[in-house]
Amino acid sequence: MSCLLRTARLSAQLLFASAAAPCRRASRFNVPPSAEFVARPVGVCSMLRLPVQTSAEGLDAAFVGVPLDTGTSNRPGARFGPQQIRAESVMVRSCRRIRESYQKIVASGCVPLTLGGDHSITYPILQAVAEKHGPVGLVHVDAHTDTSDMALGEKIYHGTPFRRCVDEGLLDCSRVVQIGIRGSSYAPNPYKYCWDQGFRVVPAEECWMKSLVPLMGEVRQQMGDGPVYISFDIDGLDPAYAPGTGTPEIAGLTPMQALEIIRGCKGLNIVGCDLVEVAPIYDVSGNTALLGANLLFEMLCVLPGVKTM
Ligand SMILES: [Mn+2]
Repeated sequence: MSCLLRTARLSAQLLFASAAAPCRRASRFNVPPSAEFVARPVGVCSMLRLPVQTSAEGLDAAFVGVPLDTGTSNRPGARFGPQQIRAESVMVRSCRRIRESYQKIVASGCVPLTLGGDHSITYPILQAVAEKHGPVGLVHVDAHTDTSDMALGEKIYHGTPFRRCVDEGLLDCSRVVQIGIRGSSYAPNPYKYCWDQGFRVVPAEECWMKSLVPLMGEVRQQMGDGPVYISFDIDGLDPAYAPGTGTPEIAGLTPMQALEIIRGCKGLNIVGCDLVEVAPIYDVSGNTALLGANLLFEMLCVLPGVKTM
């Protein structure tokens, strides 16, 4: 049972404090933690991020999930409704929280392997990573360059992270490669900005029906000994393999090519990795997340100092 809204009750207040961490000020009501201090997807996935209760005692009202669908006459599946509704009842918006968390992670010498999340998260992550390592080289796999300046008046969304990174000097621009790029663009020459920065752009067409082993030999030369970050947008792969994503583009990379890219990073000074844009609701098979899990494992295997059999 997940619940909310109650009059003052000490035990629930304590439960709240331990489950969801700091709130701006104590309240005598059950309230979600302030999004100013606690990112929305953090902690137990309760309705509206309210404290979970095991008893209705002292509550004025309660959200209650009933995950049962054995009464359906045709398609079952409503048993997953409560879980999904709770998950959708949060909303994320904080670069600062991400940056501060990653500052702590990289300060200890830990290499973060991030499970996104949309691609906008790479910007605050790279703020923290570049603060420690200096401007980084980037192996960026994606259907899109993600170098737009703005959309709908927003400077920070999943189409702008690498423009923001350039703005702040977080990238060593001569050591950036973008692989698998295709699809629609807002500009007549979609690669102009990237080329002007000195990025290497490898469109999907240049990858079709080929091994990417030779390309990765060139990429290793380009990256040299400096710090490298791998940012892998799952939509770089063809939607036949990875349909579970928000902005699919046809004629993308294969899983075999993805392995060639990641395995081709072995020997580089990798200081961080992410795998972003997996949206499970668009893939009933779960294969997109399966692919994502495997690609993250492959990234782990190519980190400096990791020995594989
Ligand atoms: Mn992207």
